[in-house]
Amino acid sequence: MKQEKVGVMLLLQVLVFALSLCEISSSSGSYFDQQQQYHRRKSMLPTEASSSLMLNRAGSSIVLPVDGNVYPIGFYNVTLNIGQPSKPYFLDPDTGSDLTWLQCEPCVQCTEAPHPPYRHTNNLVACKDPLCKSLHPTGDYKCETPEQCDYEIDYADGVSSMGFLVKDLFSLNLTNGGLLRPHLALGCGYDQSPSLFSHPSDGMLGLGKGKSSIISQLSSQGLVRNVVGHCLSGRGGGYFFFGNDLYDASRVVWTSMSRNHPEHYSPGFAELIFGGKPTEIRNLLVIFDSGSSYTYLTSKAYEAVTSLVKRELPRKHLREALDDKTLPYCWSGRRRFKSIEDVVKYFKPLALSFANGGKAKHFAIPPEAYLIISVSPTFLFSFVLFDLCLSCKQVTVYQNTQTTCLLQSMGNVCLGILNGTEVGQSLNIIGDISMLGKMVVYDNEKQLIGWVSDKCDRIPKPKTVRIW
Ligand SMILES: *[C@@H]1O[C@H](CO)[C@@H](O)[C@H](O)[C@H]1NC(C)=O
Ligand SMILES: *[C@@H]1O[C@H](CO)[C@@H](O)[C@H](O)[C@H]1NC(C)=O
Ligand SMILES: CC(=O)N[C@H]1CO[C@H](CO)[C@@H](O)[C@@H]1O
Repeated sequence: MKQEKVGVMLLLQVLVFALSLCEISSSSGSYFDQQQQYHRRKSMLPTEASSSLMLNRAGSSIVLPVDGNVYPIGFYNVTLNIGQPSKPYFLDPDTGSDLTWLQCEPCVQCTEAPHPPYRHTNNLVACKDPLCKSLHPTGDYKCETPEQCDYEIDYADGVSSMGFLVKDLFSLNLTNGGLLRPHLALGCGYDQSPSLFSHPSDGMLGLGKGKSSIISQLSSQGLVRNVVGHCLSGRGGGYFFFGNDLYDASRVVWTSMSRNHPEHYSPGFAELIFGGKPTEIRNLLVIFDSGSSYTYLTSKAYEAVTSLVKRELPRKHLREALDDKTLPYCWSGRRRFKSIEDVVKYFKPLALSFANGGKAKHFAIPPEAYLIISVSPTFLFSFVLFDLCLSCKQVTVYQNTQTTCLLQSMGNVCLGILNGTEVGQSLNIIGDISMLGKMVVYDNEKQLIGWVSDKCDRIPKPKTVRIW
């Protein structure tokens, strides 16, 4: 984050110093002021339990800053502090699934992770608990060990986790500066299998609407409204949030959540719009899934989009780059493209139109939300190298004692919409790429899904001003 508001920072530093409270982190930004309030608030409230209650009445939100991007990193991660004493874990935020789990001791099989595996405190969730039942909707789960709730979860990319449910303390920062410390159920995953696409991760943050999801648990404890959302920046990063006070609901385009697909965040059926004009492609059943980097269309729609995009391309400026294997369709220009801004003029905007009986609501997918600029794959082999490269953003050569890392741009433009049928999907999945530059809100209380354009480069101030 940028360093701003130096004056305010100094003032607050003096204030905080005077109150002899915790140390100040100099990494700041708009988030800073809220952290300060947290320090002050904590000193005034006798215990965390009472702080939860008070905050609960105030109805604040929880914001989780997110790291990562669609490309070249290919995933996002948020930090959650779990346990007593709390330890940080880097988790994949996934609106396409419910359960939050951590790689957990004793590991039968754990995959590469940024932190040592989690150790549970033997606070098991019993088999007859409704949370456990919600993980076994078919009802064929037999409680072999009544005091334990086993789970097994498989993701579309081939990753899987097996384990049992435990409860532990989560430490969650509120936007009004407070700290929530609820006991929530999570999976102790002792057997994980990686996939070709997996990356080092401590586990998964399930943000679906099922009972076991963190947001459902928080709202059933009365701690936040049952609303989850995210704002992913086209420049990488952004944030996820729980609660309803970070957006102005009157500015958001709302559509109803489809009741026919309770297991997903789905606004129902859409028609594809290309270049502002309706296409013949209708009745696309769409889901929003933050766990997917790219957007996947079913075969017919995919075929339509690829042929429409290709038909409109100016041959003078772009030709297919068959040697670029980054994604199935890549095009090269006369020179290497440096950023999406160099190519948006060659591509038309897409949109999805959701009718839902009422007035049609458009979900715009501009070229920035379906294209990427490819980089040289040579440095993608080593994760460590990769990290180093990214930390020097504009600089193209990074040198350390062992390696010289060339962050060389292939500079082609590639289509970030993929053939879902090819990977066994029967739904149309709006992945992270197409949600860039928007705040997307899943309001489980009102059963609405909404979106509004947003750069997502700073965490907004809570909309409701509350006086303590
Ligand atoms: C929550 O706030 C504390 C205190 O400012 C900070 O140290 C911590 O990193 C924050 N946690 C997260 C997950 O942002
Ligand atoms: C999409 O994938 C399916 C299944 O592999 C295949 O039959 C179809 O031809 C593909 N469509 C396109 C346009 O590539
Ligand atoms: C692989 C990984 O976990 N990447 C990042 C996740 O988020 C943390 C904190 O924001 C970063 O430090 C990690 O590099």
